Amino acid sequence: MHITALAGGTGAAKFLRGLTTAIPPEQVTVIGNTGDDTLIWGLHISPDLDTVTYALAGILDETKGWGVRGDSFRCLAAMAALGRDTWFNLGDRDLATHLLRTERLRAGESLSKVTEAIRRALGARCRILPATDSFVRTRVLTPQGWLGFQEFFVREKALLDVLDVIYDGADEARPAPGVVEAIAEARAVIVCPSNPITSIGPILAVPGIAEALTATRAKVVAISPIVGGAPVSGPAGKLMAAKGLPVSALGVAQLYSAWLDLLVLDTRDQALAPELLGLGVRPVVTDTIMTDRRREVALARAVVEALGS
Ligand code: FO1
Repeated sequence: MHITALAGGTGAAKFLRGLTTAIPPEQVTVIGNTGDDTLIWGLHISPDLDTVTYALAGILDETKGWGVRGDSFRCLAAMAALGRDTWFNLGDRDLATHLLRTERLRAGESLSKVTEAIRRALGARCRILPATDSFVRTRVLTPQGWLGFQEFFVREKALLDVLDVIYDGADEARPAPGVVEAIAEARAVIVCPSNPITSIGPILAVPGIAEALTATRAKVVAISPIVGGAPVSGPAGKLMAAKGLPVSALGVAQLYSAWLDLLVLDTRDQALAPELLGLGVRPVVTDTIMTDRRREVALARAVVEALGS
């Protein structure tokens, strides 16, 4: 069975590690978020694509949830000595990925082609497609004005109030080659437990992707990244509230309700199940907190099982 997964960074990486243990990785296509992409020191950084690629290649720094395990930061220290900004922590090995990506993009290759080259070279066995090769960037409106996502999240530590979120460039963007087909032809589509506004939102904002989710014959299942009224990690709560959504599994279901068949929610949220049915979404209640490998695989197996039923 072929499964297509919509993915952000850290939460998606854990789930996908479980999924590619539960089913062969060759049967999985990942559609990754590019709204977090940024330029640092002139280099093109694609944090979510890299987090997923590193996780599936077995080299992710699992403590931080991003970057390469055991990486050093000697270039970062040297840049600090030269007086450059170093609020975005680029590791030395991680830099190699960004150097290669930037070189090939500047030579005119698409982000899809470069992403494929990197995942092959690093040994990640499932297909990883950026949602788009076009420019789409998440911008966050704060009392200090509009910030790029990494400025808001890393430089300002997500401490500022959020007034609005937009996906700059999305209106003119096109899905990357293979994205619409991967949704149309999948046996099932899984929306990973990722931030609905800044990880999944930029994917859905690309014209044609939400339409493909509505049109596909595949069952579409999402895993709620909100448990017990708060995000498992990161600023999803603040961002959902800024978009007028309840910070709960119900808010996730509301956002996805046009095309969602099933929502996997944590056991502690099972009281929300009747309200999900009211939205036309079938609830699947299980333990969704992935604190170790065993739980990553258990969650993936529960999702695959729910898809089969
Ligand atoms: N996250 C941080 O909190 N601090 C960092 O300095 C940082 C550096 C970084 C470098 C490369 C990379 O691929 C990711 C990095 N991240 C960092 C994570 C990233 O900001 C977020 O995980 C995603 O954008 C949200 O999904």
